[in-house]
Formats: sequence, structure tokens, C-alpha cells
Amino acid sequence: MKEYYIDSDGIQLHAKLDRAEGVEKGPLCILIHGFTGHMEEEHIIEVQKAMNDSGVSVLRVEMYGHGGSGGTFAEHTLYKWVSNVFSVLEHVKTLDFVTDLYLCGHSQGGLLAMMMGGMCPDVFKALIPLSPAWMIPEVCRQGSILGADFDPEHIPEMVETEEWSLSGNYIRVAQSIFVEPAIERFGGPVFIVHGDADETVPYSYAVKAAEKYKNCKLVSIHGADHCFNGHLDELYTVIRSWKV
Ligand code: FER
Repeated sequence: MKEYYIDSDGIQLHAKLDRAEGVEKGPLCILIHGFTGHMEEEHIIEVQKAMNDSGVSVLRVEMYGHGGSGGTFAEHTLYKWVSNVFSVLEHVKTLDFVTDLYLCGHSQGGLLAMMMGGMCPDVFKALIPLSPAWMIPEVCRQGSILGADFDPEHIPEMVETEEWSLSGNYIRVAQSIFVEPAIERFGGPVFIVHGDADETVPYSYAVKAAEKYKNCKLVSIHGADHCFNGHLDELYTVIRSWKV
């Protein structure tokens, strides 16, 4: 494992690269955590291990305001995360072992993967959204996120719960995002993994996304929650058996 920082317009993004053993040249999967998440979460590590064991190298990167990266949580937005991924892509160009590129993200990271797929349909060979939170733009337009309610037409300075506080700019950005056009623009293989007992992001969104993508396989993990707690072995098996 190599640990380092990737510059993203002056913000240092914390990254860890785990090469697949015995693979001189091969695919790389960029792996991104969710909202309030980081790269050492059990489900993220499980996916990294499964990918590595499948011969896929993995670059875990923590996005703006998360984990060991620069920026504050309160000031993060999906546009900042989009810029972060562009910076990661510049960095990846310097890795000479990389053949194909995959993008995998959990939850808000899964939404990000779906957005990036629409912007860079020729860059990513495949997308792997895990419990993708692609209802975030919709719920922000309606005036609620993760139990915090607000007036969607008069967005407050800050949105707060007991666990976190977030600039209203997060909401403004999210409200401007429409995921369907991004879904339409990506014709490559998409592999969605979602627990059917997820109470954070309803499983029905995975079904809806799978219907909209041209080339999507959806695997549900029965009884699994948003972070696949207690179902990590199944998550491993599902990722391990995935073939592009
Ligand atoms: C929301 C539902 C889910 C939300 C964020 C998420 C900010 C993302 C969760 C995750 O990334 O794990 O309403 O609003």
C-alpha cells in the first residue's frame, strides 16, 4: 500500500493505492466513501480487498472535507467532489500500470460516480455504485436531508443535525443536479450493489437506476443495511464475482 496526497486546486486529498498482487499492468478502480464517510470504513475496505483479489488495483481517495483530506465538512459540496475526481483523474494519468479505469463509490460517493459517468462516459470502463444516494438532489429540492428539514426556496446559512452541520451551499448545489441525464449518457457497464433493508437510501432507487441505465446489473444483498453491516462477506463475494 502506498499512501500519499493528491493536490486538487490547492486542497490535499488523502489517498491510498493498493496494487493487485502479481499484476504488472491492469485495471484500476477509484473507490470513494459516502457523506461523513472515509476510506477506512469496513465496507470500503471489503470492496478494496475484493477488487485486489480480482486483479484490480484500488485507489481509495477521501473527498473534500472528509477523512484526512483538506477542507471542512461544513463547506463540502458535490461540485467540490466533482472537481476532486477530475484532479484524481489527472493523477491517475501518471500511473503507468493502469489499463482500464473503474469508478466505485458508496452512497453519496455512488451518486458522484453516476454524475462522473455522465461527464466522462469515455474515461470509465465501468461504474460500480454501492447503495447510491442519487435521491439527494430530489430530497434537497423538496427540503429535507437525513432528517433535517428546511425551506427549499429559502435555504438557510447552515443546515444542522446533532451529528453534523452543513453550509446551505451544499443544498444549493445539490438542488441544481439532475441525475437522469448523467444516467442516459453512460453506455458502459454499471454494477449496482444495494442492501434491500437500507433505511438511508431506499432500495427502490437502485431498481429505478438499473432500469434507466442501458447496461446495468443490480445485485441486492438481502437484509443488508446502508453500510452492509453484518453482510460484509456477501459484499466481498458479490464484488469478487463481478466481471466487466
Ligand atoms: C440524504 C440521504 C443520504 C443525504 C445524504 C445521504 C445529505 C448520504 C448518505 C451517505 O453518503 O452515506 O438525505 O443528505
